[in-house]
Amino acid sequence: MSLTSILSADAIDNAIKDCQAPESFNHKKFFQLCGLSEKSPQEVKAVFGILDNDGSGFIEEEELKFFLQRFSSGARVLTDNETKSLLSACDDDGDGKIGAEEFQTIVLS
Ligand SMILES: [Ca+2]
Repeated sequence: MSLTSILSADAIDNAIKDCQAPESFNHKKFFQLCGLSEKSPQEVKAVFGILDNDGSGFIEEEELKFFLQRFSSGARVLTDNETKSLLSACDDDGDGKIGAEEFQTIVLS
C-alpha cells in the first residue's frame, strides 16, 4: 500500500509545498491540504501503517522527524521543534510515541 493509493499526488504536493520553510509545519493545515482529514478512519489507519516505518505499531519521535519524507521523498525533515510539538499534540496518553488511535483522533478531529 502506498500513500498515493489513498491520497492524490497533487494534494500531497500542495501540502508539502505549503510547509517548505522550516518551522512552518502545521499539522491541522497539512492534514487538510493533503486530503487526509477527509478520509475514513480505516484509510487514516492505513496511512498510519505507512508512517510507522519500522512496523512497531507506534510512530516514535525518530520516525516523526521524517514524517514529511514519507509523503514525498524530496521533502525536508521536520525541525526538532516541529517534531516535539507534533508529538505532544498527538500523544494523548503521554507515552512519548503515537499510536494508531491517537493518530486517527488528531487527523479526524
Ligand atoms: Ca514505529
